[in-house]
Amino acid sequence: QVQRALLALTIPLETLQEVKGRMLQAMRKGLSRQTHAQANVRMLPTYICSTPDGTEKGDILVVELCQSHVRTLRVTLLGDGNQSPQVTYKIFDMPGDIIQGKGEALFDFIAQCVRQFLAGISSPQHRLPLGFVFPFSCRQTQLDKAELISWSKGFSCSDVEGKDVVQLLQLAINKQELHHVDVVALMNDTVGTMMTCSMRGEPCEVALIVGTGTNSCFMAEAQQVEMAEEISGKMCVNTEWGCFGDDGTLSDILTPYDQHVDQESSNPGEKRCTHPPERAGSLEPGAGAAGGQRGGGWRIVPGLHQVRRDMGLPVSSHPRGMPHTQPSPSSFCGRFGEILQSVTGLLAPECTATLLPSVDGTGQGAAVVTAVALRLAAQRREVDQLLAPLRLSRADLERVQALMRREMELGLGLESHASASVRMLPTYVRGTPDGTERGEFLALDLGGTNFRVLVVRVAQDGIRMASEIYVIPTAVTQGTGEELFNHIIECIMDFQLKQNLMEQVLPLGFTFSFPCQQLGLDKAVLLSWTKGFSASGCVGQDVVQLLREAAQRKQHLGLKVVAVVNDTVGTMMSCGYDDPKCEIGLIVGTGTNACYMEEMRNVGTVEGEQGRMCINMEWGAFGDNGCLDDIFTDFDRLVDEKTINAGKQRFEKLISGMYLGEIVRHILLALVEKQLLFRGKPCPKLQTRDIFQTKFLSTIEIDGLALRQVRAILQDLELQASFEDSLLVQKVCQTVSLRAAQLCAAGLAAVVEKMRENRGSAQLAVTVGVDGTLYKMHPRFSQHLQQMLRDLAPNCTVTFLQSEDGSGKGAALVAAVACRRAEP
Ligand code: 0WK
Ligand code: BGC
Repeated sequence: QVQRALLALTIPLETLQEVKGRMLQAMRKGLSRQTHAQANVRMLPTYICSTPDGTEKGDILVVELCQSHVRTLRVTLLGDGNQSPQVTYKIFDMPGDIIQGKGEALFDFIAQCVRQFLAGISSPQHRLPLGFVFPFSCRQTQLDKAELISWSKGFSCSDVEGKDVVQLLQLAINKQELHHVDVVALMNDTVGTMMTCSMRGEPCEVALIVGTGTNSCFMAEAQQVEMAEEISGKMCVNTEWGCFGDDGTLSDILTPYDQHVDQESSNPGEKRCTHPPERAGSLEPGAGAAGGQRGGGWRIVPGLHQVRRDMGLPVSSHPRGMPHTQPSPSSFCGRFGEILQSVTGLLAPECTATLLPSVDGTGQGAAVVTAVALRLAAQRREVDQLLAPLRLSRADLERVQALMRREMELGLGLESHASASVRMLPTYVRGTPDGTERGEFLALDLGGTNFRVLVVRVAQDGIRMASEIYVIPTAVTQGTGEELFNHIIECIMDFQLKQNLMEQVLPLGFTFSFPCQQLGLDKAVLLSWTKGFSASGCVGQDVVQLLREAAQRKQHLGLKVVAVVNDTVGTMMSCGYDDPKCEIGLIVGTGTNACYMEEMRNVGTVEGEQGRMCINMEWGAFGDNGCLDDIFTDFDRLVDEKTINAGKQRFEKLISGMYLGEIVRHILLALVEKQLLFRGKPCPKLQTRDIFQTKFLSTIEIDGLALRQVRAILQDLELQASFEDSLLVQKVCQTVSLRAAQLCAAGLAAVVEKMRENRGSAQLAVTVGVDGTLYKMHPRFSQHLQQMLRDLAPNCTVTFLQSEDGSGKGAALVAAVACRRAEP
């Protein structure tokens, strides 16, 4: 008979497997933004995104609200890896009826315990941060803001559910004139347990409590916790699994005995998963749910003491008399723990759960959570201070827009052109393609990441191209002009050979992406090198002539240069072939620049009033006259000083791919120096110029990129990064790239607003042909740019058209126009 009566309580392994599956499903439901509201297992974000790193230091006050008492602790952390925290504590029994009384009375009682505790210990009057262990389900929106969802375990105080418990406690504490005590963190008891066990070496990432109630928490990948805005790193999730089964999911295993207990409980039908009080204990399965992390443990919870007290048995640190549960941590969790350990092993064979008893309740853990919160808050303040100069306000950007406009006017003015920082160079391109272009052309594309030679066939049915990328070694880009142009000719000859074009003399369009004074469509004098180029004997020379001379030196007679254009112009033409509204070209790559169709009447440096001409702005040099010095930060100055054109291309050095990685590297070095990153450990590799490439920014800022991938990038740089370090590096990258995108938007807003005014129209619709690795590859650059442009130029509808074939095609189209015009 006994066997039969107990049979219902025996759950076969396959049913437990099923329950595990149902729990996983319930957990996913709780994590998902769509289904969170209906979920029983609520999976509540705790806003605890990091585990202790051992540097936590200071006096922390902790208050634990337990079943029948309040425990107050002062924990002094010594920053010694939390090896020897000094703990003083006091237990205050709670008056029996207070847990069913007014909420205010409960919090006043807690605050009085704090006052008595502080009065009993010599505590200096300096600010005392307090961590509050509140073992009930709360909707937390930050570490110090938590709304009670529902009471359980016999608690039912009025006027608390739906209220911010941190505020209720702070108010009660203020009433006790304890104005130096700040409640800075609230956490569930599972979290406190997890942190307490984390103090013993390896961070522990899962915690379980089986006491008066039962619950668990674990460190989840932040991007899984859809209810929290955090997208990267980890966040501790309080499962509140006590409600598992409240939707009937466990109806097939609940026995009549369970139904009885439930009916007699203070919340029938709820918390079906919670164990009755006589089985008290906390357990931490080891390599828990997610990814085999280490950790696990038991905690002798007051509940058991309660049971013994209720049973009139003596209460001692080691309760005796329970026939078979001699409660030393290992033995108490003997039977229960053994079952838990073995069954968990059976149900999750791919995980290794190590049970780690929590020997000091949640107190120390709560102190560490509070200390971690303080450390992160202090760090955040210091980091924000360091990054503040890189954060541009709306007013800053409007001022940059206005300055750009002023410099554009100066650049267009005949008198002021020579001294303008934005040189507004006429290109002699008077119109965008009209689709009648025809023919076969060679094209060169020099000045970006890659040097390309192309053959472009423009026909009725469209454009076909073949191209080859050639490397130009730094020794050549920084050698003599002869070597550079010889190298270009060798590449052309190699290409013509491969494309079987040696017998043909094709018109050539030359995209030369450096500031040139254009004297005609096929005549351009180099004004200065940029982007790390410095080949001698070129500045002040006609680059088409230099190319022709190199062809002669190489006896390459088949060269017929008919047009030289800037890559911005080539990009505008290339996109203009598909979209006639494309009247702006933008490059955000190694360098940055823009061109646009200006009214001839405004181009003071070229004769003629009719029609339009494309102006190569060379906006990279914006600010070279000092007009941007107030937004230049020390990091920008450090980067500029190390370039071969220091003091030049100031705007470019705030925006383009050649420099963003360097800006980030200098910021990281400053953070290391301030002990805010990599624990202040020197990072020799990070001292190396250009070691932190701009492409890293594009990778690190990918949405939802797991932080371990950020860590992998940093590992390749021999930087051992913690989660916080990875988060911080990500934040620095985001700050630098956002500034670049917004500055670019301010420049472009000046351009489109000028075009709108030129045309005397209230609204302007225009397309920007855009190219460049940074714009194309960075996950957020284009979005940030377009957002800020909409804000700064609301009367302009700007469409961005990414150039698929690069500006070589554009150069060929300019060549086609040139040839058509040259025809008799
Ligand atoms: C591709 C264009 C080329 C331009 C380059 C800029 O074909 O003319 O110079 O984009 O981008 P980057 O290669 O510098 O990232
Ligand atoms: C050059 C421009 C070029 C831009 C984008 C700048 O450094 O001065 O001519 O358009 O880079 O490649």
